[in-house]
Formats: sequence, C-alpha cells, structure tokens
Amino acid sequence: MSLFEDAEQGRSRREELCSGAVVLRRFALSDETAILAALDGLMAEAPLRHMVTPGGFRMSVAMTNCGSWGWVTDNTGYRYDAIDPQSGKPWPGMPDVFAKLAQEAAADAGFEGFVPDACLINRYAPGARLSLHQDKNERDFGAPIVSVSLGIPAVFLFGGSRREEKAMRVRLTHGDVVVWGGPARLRYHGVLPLKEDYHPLTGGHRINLTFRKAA
Ligand code: MD3
Ligand code: FE
Repeated sequence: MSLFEDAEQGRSRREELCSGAVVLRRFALSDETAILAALDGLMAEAPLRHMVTPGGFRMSVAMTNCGSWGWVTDNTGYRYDAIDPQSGKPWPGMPDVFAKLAQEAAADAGFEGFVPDACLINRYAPGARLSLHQDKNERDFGAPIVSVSLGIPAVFLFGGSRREEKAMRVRLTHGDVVVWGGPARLRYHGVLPLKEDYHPLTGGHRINLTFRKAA
C-alpha cells in the first residue's frame, strides 16, 4: 500500500487550515471536463478582461463572472452588478455543474444549504498576482465562499483579520476546493505571482472560481 493512496486513486482529502477554512484536495477532479467545457461557453458570452481598480491600476488577473451577480471594479469602486458593463447584458447563467459542486463542497465543510448567486472567474497567467485583501462586498458574511483551483499551481496567502498579521502559505493545485466560512470568512488573503508551468487542460494558466452569495 502506498503512502499516496488517496492521490493515486484520485480521492479527495480534507485539510483544515483553521476554524472555518477547509481544503478539500482534488474535490473538483471528477468534474474537470464538464467545468472546462462550461467555461468555454460562458467566456464566449462574457470574455475575460483586465478590470481597473478604483485607484486606477489595471489588475494582472483577467476576470469574468457567471450567475445572477458579477463582481466588478472600475474607477467608481468595487460592486456586484447584475449587468456585464462590457456587453450591457446580464452575466451568463451559472452552469448546473458549478452550482452543484459548490453546494456539495460547502456541505462537506459543514455549511448545508449554500446556494451561490455569483461566481467570479479569475485567470492567472505567469506573473499575475492578487494582493492581500478581504472579500467584503457581499451582503451576508454568514454564507461561506467556495473556491475551486484549476490548471497550474499557485501559492495562496492566508492572513489574519488585520493586514499586518503574518500570512500562512498554502499551495493550491488542480482540482483543489477550499471552503472559507465562519471565523475565516473575513480574513485577509491573496495570491503570490504565478510561476511559469504547464497543465494539459489549461496550458500555461491557472483558473480560479469563487462561489459567493452576493445578495
Ligand atoms: C479567504 N481569489 O477572487 S481563492 C478573490 O485564487 C480571491 O483567485 C483568489 O481571493 C484566487 O477574491 C483566492 C480563495 C479565497 C477566496 C475568498 C476568500 C480565500 C478566501 C474569502 C475569505 C477568506
Ligand atoms: Fe478574495
């Protein structure tokens, strides 16, 4: 029997980072093909774009959304919007495979009945990063956020409730799902600049989906 039996069998494995934050290693692997096919369709409707922060900086991460609400930033600030400002149309609907995966992961981590109404899609090319921030544009911090990592690996920074607190580093790889709720929900977090790598399904990119209850 191997020490890496779970990995070899493609089974999920749970790691608790702290109270409220659970990594479900490889949880999304069995849905990888369906997820990537759905992404192709919705990115044709709502293309990835580099948004601008209220401070005037172009984000290195390319983003789009699906679901009833989409997270956007521009020179006026951050917000959830039902309309894609680039197309003037509602965001693409949330694919069933997305909603089901997010709900099952949340339930696995102890958050029964999570129904996301927003999914932010982040695409990282080598060098792209996300500086330390809190997610606080959502109305109800009682709902968790579920994140799904696909493609090449990233080093995720998981800080405290104050920006100055030392951040823990967590490597997230293809298929990993993380549920952030309860006391972890408002902690600072970010992503270190992505290193060049290759994944057969995403090429030189990392894609991260974050499922939220925005309204
Ligand atoms: C911890 N995305 O889109 S996902 C974001 O990998 C974002 O693209 C990162 O941070 C990414 O806002 C990290 C993990 C994550 C998402 C939300 C959190 C961790 C979180 C909310 C609270 C605490
Ligand atoms: Fe975030």
